[in-house]
Amino acid sequence: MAGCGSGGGTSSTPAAGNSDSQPAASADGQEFTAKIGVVSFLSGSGAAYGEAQKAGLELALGELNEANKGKLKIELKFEDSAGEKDGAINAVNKLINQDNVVAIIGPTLSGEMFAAGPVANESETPIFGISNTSEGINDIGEYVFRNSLPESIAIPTAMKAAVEKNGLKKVALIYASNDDFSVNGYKVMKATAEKMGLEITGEATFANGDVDFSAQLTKLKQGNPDALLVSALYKEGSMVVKKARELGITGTILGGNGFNNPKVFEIAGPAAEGLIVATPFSPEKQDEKVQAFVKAFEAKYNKKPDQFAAQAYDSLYIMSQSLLAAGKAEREALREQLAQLKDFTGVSGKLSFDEKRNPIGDAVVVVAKDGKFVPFE
Ligand code: 1QQ
Repeated sequence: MAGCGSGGGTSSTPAAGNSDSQPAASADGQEFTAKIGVVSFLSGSGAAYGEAQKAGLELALGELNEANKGKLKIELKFEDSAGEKDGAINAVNKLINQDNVVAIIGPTLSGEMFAAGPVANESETPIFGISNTSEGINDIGEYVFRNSLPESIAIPTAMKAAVEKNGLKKVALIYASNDDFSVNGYKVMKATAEKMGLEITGEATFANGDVDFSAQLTKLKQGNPDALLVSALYKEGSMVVKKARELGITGTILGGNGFNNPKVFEIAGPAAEGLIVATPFSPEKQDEKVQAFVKAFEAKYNKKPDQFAAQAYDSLYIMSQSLLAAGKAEREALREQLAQLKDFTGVSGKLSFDEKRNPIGDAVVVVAKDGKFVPFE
């Protein structure tokens, strides 16, 4: 934004320390190299999110380095945060102070971004969320960006479609109370239900890492809801869905962004059938750009991309575009270019950004059918 350049400074930031740590800018017209750090959930209970993000980024990296030959070479440095706040903080510190990256992509979870985003922000290093869907991410500071569609847009879209088509009147909510993303999703679900005049028949919580959800679901079943709204990451979320069906909860089940990964079908099995989710990306979308991406992804990895791969892929295109506009691999110059992003059309749709750099875009509502998500129509 205008005026933010003042005091943004060069190498005087305390965190950056030595001036050598800033990535070198190139002379005019010469190819320059930009080292970008990636912090992702690459091991542990949500490793499939990180795996998808890594795949999307590496596909984009190959394409971009080919297309940008003679102008820009991007290098990616991956760090595994294992979905932990401390892991994310350590990774961000390392990437900024040891690896001297020009920017960071990730971390995967909103909770990790709430913990590690301020570190990057204070070091005046752009940090770009590709799967942080909670409210308040951009409030961390002006170096914090994201292209991930907030749950405040996705969940109401899914709930409206589900209410209209499945005639819901009464809903029950269940969520992970120790995960920022899941808590935020629950709040959006509850506020949307209230706004739509739905009756809330019950609420229950669990913790990430739990494996037994019988007590909570048995209690929620007694309220006889038409739908169960689940805000969770894929592992616990899929086990909740499976258990709910086992216990005879037969109504609609609707989930948030955590369910946008094929692991759901592996864990929940046939119980996933009918699960409704909103996503900014569907590999089924009949769009030239989307289908070219799906084809390239399938050729490289022998499977279809999910929304985590798609948003990761898009983020590197945004980085590339902004770095080329900056003409150098320099943190402040890159931040200024990222802040000017008004519209971007990627494989996960058309995004515009509000004054707080929050993405605004459309969600597609999908439903689980025969082991995959298809448009809910
Ligand atoms: C967040 C999310 C998760 C589902 C990412 C894996 O949306 O943490 O914001």
